[in-house]
Amino acid sequence: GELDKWMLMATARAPTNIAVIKYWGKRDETLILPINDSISFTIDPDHLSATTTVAVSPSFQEDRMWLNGKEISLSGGRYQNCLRELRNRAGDFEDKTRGMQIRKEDWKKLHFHIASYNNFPTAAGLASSAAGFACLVFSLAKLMNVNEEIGQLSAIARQGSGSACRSLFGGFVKWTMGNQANGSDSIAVQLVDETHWDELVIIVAVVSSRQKETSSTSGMRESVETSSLLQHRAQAIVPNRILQMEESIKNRDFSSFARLTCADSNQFHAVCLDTSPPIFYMNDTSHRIINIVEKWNQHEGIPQVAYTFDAGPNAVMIARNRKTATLLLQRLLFYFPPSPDHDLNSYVLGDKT
Ligand code: 2P0
Repeated sequence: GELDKWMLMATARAPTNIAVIKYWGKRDETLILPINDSISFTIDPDHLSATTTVAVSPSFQEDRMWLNGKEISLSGGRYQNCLRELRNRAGDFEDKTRGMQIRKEDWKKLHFHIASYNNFPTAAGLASSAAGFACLVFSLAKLMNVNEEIGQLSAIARQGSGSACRSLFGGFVKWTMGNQANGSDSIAVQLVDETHWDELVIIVAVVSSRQKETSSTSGMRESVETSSLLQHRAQAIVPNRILQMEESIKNRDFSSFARLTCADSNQFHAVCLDTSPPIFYMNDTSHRIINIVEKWNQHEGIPQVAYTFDAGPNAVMIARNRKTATLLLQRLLFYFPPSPDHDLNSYVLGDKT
């Protein structure tokens, strides 16, 4: 009848985040609990972000989702866990002018249609699950009137993808590993907001447009099972590095920030190499970029640019300020000259013409 014809919607946008102290390894695979704290910064939402619209209507027969216009399955445990946690925390909804009311227990019987878009190519190997799950959880929480702090929402996003918990805040964010078995204290906290250190300029160099071969999820599982360096890193290295990184960020100490960021990226890739069989995420172009930045920093005496690489060959570089960023772009174009037929809007440094 007429009462079945309503539909409620909510839309949200969430950017991806880049870790400067890396998350690599879980102590609980289902709840997604990490073996160490991590720290990241969240990208400006105009770039590398997900936009998600969620709708609810009594005419929907099942939960369904479309990613970049293509329907995907929601049957996986990660989606189911997020949906269950959110439904359990749903609030009452009332729209007096339309005479509409949804009581919190009704959300368990209602179904959602979810449409999500990334403003960057998923195929470019840039993390999309962090932005995607952060956005999914936030938009559904708004739709269902979930009355929780962002930190509590981050614990739900974490169950979609570990790194997603850090995308619910802007600026610099710490994901504390927590020590509860149920994960209630494994949440994200904002260290400083996006205005605190706004001289920094982020440059992402796409080095290969190929999809990565080893997913983060299986890669970190293999590292936990086989790498003794990972155990040493989590127990003896990261705790101290987290404290130093928090200090560097608070004091906007770029030299210390850059040293820690580069060292942590390199140690993460050393762990990958220490995994059996070894995992290679960086390629020759990634290594050349590291060399170029290291030589430049050494020549200047104090670091100008920090680099960090995730589970793929693409370089994320952080320049001290706008002037340094300009010089960095000049250098990259000098060392990786595009040929005249390259489209500079989608130029991939490592691709041969
Ligand atoms: C990070 N990465 O801290 C690290 C550095 C990649 C390298 O978080 O299994 O997609 O969904 O928790 O979050 C990528 O791992 O893995 C990641 P799951 P996720 O950003």
